[in-house]
Amino acid sequence: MGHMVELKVVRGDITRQDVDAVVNAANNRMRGGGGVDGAIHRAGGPEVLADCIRRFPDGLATGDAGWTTAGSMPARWVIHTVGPNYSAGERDRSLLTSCYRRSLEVADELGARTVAFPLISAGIYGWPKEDAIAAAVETIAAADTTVQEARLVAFDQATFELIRSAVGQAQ
Ligand code: AR6
Repeated sequence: MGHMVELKVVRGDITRQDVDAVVNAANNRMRGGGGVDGAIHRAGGPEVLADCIRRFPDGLATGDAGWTTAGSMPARWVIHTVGPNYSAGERDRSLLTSCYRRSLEVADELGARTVAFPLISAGIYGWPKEDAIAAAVETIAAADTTVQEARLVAFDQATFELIRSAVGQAQ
């Protein structure tokens, strides 16, 4: 049985987080990319891609999540999830909230207690930032999970402030 997850907000680089699992904003092919995905593959090293190829020969559906090794990052696992590409016309919000729910389900299967999330779809995929933040905060706060701490990692100060005020309003 789950309980309330503690939601923390930090500013920094997700690849440097000392947590059990870091979440990657991947794409359907699951062979790397730019943004957080590029940073995670660079920091984790070639083991991450090798594990992606082994575990996801056919890629991953939008809204779904799955795991690999974190290679040489401090975390033990990467939980990859694929957000909807707003810029390409994928605007079904339930696909975005599904990314957070499915990532926490995978974390529960792994026994991960601390999980760091980027703002899924809010970069290259172009989801409007304030709504991407609302979707993340709402969904994590409502999740039934054994994860103790979910850490939302903002790359820049402006995003950090926006997330902090959204979390403050939700509490
Ligand atoms: N640590 C934390 N946050 C970061 C980092 C980092 N190292 N780097 C970027 N961000 P994005 P998406 C922030 O573009 O929109 C890739 O090519 C960034 O500022 O990484 O879901 C994939 O392969 C933004 O707020 O993910 C896909 O093709 C957030 O992380 C596509 O991009 C997410 O930005 C996915 O696009």
